[in-house]
Amino acid sequence: MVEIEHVESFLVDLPTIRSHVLAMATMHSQTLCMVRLHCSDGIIGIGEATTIGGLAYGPESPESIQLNIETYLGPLLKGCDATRPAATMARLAGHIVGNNFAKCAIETALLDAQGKRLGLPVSELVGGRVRDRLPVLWTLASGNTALDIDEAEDMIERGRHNAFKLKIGKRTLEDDITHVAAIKRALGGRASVRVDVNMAWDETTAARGIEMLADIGCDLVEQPISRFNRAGMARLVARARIPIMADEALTGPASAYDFATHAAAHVFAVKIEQSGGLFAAKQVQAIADAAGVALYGGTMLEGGVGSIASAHVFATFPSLSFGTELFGPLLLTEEILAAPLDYADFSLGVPDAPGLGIALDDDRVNFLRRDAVRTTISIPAA
Ligand code: MUC
Ligand code: MG
Repeated sequence: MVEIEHVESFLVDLPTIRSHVLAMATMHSQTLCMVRLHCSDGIIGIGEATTIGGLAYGPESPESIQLNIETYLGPLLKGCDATRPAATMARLAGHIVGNNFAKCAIETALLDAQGKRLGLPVSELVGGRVRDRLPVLWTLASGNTALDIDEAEDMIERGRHNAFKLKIGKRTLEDDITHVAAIKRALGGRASVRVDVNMAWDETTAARGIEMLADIGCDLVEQPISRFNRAGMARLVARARIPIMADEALTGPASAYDFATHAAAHVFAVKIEQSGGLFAAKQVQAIADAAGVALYGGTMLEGGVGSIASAHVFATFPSLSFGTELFGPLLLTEEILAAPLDYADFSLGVPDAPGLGIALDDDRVNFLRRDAVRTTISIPAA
């Protein structure tokens, strides 16, 4: 038997290329909780968990993820059969409630290791890929309309992105609509413009806002109201002229089933972390497909490892009508992978080497980790 010998987890703080302004938090940096899963055959699987704005977005923070991996998940994994990722995840599920983000980081590392062991990309372990490249949008969230337009023009010109998600909900409805209309007017038919309200509206505001957004050519509205207001989402969906997408509300297969059966979203933003792992994300996809709900590949603004884990899963979705937003690594100033990801032609290439098909730049990661021991030269007093 190949045993899991130990699980290492640590935090890496990386600055963002500019402030990223969401309704619930303004990000200046991103913290990645990295995982290395050491197996007795010498294979090391890598995984990653992130969240947004500490505890502002979800119930787990990078610090809680690391602590819970170290204190609870790691000890349960020790001695498990590394060649049986599903059985290992079932053991975790039997002992640990919630902690979807931490579980996702572990499952990613298990599948990376197993893929390396079998010589297969993770996409083949989670269902088999149907595409090698994924369309990737970019989020305009500088907080300034003119800067956002310049940024979008630059992205289009460089062939990086031709679909944009605008973060709204922080300002008044009127100011937000003016902002979206100005960007849509500038980009015209050259780009798809969508918005993410991150739950900032009440239902009445959302009903007005969605009408106004439809009038100015917005293509999609993401999570306009509280994650808990499924009935409100269903009412909005019933009357909307443009598609409405659920994001924060989708915390795994059970919530996906609930939203699908109540027609509470036209589109699901599938996130591997929020779903509770790669297989759970596949279950969310299956529920959406069975219910005729369209799909979008979401992000928790993961770095390279989490983004590629997501990419392997989304590459298996038979239908991905709204593309993906796997741009997380491009929002960060630092590269921590041995080779940068393949962003070109408005899309991301899904690696086809075994496992995740990527490697960390260990020297850089060790230098950047929060607990790095830094030696300074002390100059003796004269
Ligand atoms: C979210 O709510 O969708 C995804 C892209 C982005 O800019 O923020 C995240 C979170
Ligand atoms: Mg969202």
